[in-house]
Amino acid sequence: MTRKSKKDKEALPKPESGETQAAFDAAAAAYAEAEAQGDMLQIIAPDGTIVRPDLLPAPEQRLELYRQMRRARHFDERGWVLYRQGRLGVFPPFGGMEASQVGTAAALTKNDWLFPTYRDTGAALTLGLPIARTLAYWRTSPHGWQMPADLKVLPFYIPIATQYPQAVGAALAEKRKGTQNVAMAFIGDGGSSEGDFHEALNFAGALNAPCIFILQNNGWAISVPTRTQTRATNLSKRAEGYGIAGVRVDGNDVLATWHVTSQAVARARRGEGPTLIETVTYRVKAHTVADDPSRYRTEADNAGWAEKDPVNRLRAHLLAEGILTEDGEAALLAEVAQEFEDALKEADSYPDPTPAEILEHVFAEPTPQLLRQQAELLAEVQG
Ligand SMILES: Cc1ncc(C[n+]2csc(CCOP(=O)(O)OP(=O)(O)O)c2C)c(N)n1
Ligand SMILES: [Mg+2]
Repeated sequence: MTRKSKKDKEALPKPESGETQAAFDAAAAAYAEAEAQGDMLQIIAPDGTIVRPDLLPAPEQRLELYRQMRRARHFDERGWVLYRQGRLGVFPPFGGMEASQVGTAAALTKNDWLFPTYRDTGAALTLGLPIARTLAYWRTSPHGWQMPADLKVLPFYIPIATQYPQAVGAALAEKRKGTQNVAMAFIGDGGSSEGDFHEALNFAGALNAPCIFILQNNGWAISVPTRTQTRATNLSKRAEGYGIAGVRVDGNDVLATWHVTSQAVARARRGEGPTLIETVTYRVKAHTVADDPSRYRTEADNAGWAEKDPVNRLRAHLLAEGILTEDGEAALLAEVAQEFEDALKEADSYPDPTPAEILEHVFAEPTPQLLRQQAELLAEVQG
């Protein structure tokens, strides 16, 4: 339990009686102990040393995962700057969670479905969502609402947990069509307290849906820490209650997230059903670029997470193994930066949206109700 300052204490939910306080403290202690035990798969340790040599993917695959994490981090870092310059809307940063998003999404192909939350820009970029469209989305422009025809990435979900049952539906549709395609859905620790999460897991288990559920446990749901969000100390174990596979993985080790997810995807393609994967990571940044986490958490809460940084970890490993050189990295970073600036230029060139577009892209064929609402809206803005 790391509730240290008075300010922090006040921000946390207050138990009402002594008895509740005891239960609350016991749950928090159990959570801290489970965290300390680290009962999760890890392939490389935070300092870059190899823990499981038997599970190392091919060098090219390791390098590709590094490249994708760098693309994601670059987007996140430039996103903050663009926001401060008034060139990007409010967006939820994901810096520090790249391994959790890149390693999982990299296990898919473009024939598979991806259901990301607002936090999962890194996952969507990995599967191939164009950077320009992603920037447009966070500018609330309709150009960001159109998904490329060759990609089954849904727009970033803002309402918590709704994507989970919908992903099961997509997975079942693929199964019924006789394909081997799978659906992958993301959720947060907070989202895993929602009814939709539990319904989706049961639904997927009962009908053996080829669905991969990624539960990113980043320690926080806005200002609520996971240790008070739930009394459960290992969220992957929730899978047992629904008779499906559940795995806990170091969410800051991209080789581990990729390994575990690739196995789950292969099982789903073989008709062996869904998997819940808890990626244990940390939201080192704010909830959104407009949030100030110093109001509800302390340095003690964040302790140790900078050292577990997923990008530095893989970098240390690649340099030690000679898979990456300093020069090679400089070239890679220049390429990543150029790709982003080109995409930014493209996003800047999109015409400003018109009010009529607000209700477009909802259905392939607009319903009579939508057409009526669109006419009303236009009459209002024009009149
Ligand atoms: C159905 C619903 N309820 C509440 C909210 C408000 N809300 C936005 S983010 C958030 C916390 C979610 O935390 P978590 O699931 O852990 O995801 P994270 O932000 O950490 O990625 C809440 C409650 C919402 N968007 N949707
Ligand atoms: Mg969270």
